[in-house]
Amino acid sequence: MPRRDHIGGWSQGLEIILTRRALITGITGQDGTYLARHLLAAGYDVYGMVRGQNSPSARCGRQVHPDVRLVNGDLMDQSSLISAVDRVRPDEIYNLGALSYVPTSWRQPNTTAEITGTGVVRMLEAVRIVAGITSSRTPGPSRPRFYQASSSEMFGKVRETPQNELTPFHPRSPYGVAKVFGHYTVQNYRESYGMYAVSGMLFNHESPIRGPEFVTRKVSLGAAAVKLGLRDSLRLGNLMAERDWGFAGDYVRGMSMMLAQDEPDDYVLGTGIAHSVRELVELAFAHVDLDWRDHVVLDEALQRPAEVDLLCADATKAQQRLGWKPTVYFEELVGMMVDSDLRLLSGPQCSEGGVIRELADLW
Ligand code: GDR
Repeated sequence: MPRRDHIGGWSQGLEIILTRRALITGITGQDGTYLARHLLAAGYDVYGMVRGQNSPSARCGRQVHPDVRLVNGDLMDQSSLISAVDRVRPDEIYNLGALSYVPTSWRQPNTTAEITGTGVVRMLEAVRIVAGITSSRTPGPSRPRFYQASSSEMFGKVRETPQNELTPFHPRSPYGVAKVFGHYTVQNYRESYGMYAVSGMLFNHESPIRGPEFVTRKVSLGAAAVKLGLRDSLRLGNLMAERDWGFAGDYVRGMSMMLAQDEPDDYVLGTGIAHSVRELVELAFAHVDLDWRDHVVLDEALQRPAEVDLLCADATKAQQRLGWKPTVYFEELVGMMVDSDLRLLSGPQCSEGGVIRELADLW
């Protein structure tokens, strides 16, 4: 999307057309991938932040997005973030980087707090410092716009169903606690400095490129692997948990819509329909003409120390103010993921298939 900038002073009236620039942290993840595609298609110059140009994630970033320019930066390191923001001078910053697998957060609570929580402060500070914003100097209309990936995990042990922007938080994991910290930090920078900073409170969103540790992809890979005779069973934890699962492609569109509003605000995104893990398993195995009860093994070790039993979104505000609506619902999503994994696992011994098989062996 081209931006129109006026060059003030002596050149008043001279208008130059510049391409909008977006900086994405977490570029190598599912959401970073979909968001980069979305913004590139909209004409943006897209920069993805990676930790070191030679890191595996940098190589992965290059493979996934040939048109994304990579820039060094580490959410644990303030100076590197200031340098990254200074180099790119983005119009929009999407902070998607996080330690995002909930069970890991119990094993690494400090790292989770540092990356998923304090990382938000560091990114906001980098933007504030580079843009020259102080409490007595609020930014002008060309202020950079900041998106924070908040999460439905903040609602945790829910006080009401469905959950909306006003539902109180009760996080149940170190991950959820860190996300609440990040969420309130964004609100505080908005109120303290007049920054254009928003939080998207996104419910679970999945796709064929979802990491294999998350339950939807674990199940789609598992159903495909059993169908193809690559394995006999799939180990799972709590089948009773319910989630509001949508399609990641729809949710990144919502992120960009949030930054296109005149005033910054927070929004819930979700489909408004919850399904259990058991329904997910049933549907995925039925999609390949199998009965899940013949293949799913319950494993106590996969239960979480504190579970989030039910999440279901009330996305009325996003629908009314942004005009956002999901286009893909649960049944179509599960079918899409299982079909994709059937193709992946029955394809030639491509390196990705090899990696997936190795991961599958860890289950
Ligand atoms: P979640 O996603 O924790 O909701 O966070 P995940 O897919 O990991 O778990 C969903 C539910 O499934 C139950 N479950 C299992 N989960 C996994 N991963 N593996 C299993 O074997 C298994 N068996 C049952 C879990 O107990 C849970 O109730 C995701 C992440 O993407 C977060 O980063 C994001 O913020 C939220 O979604 C919105």
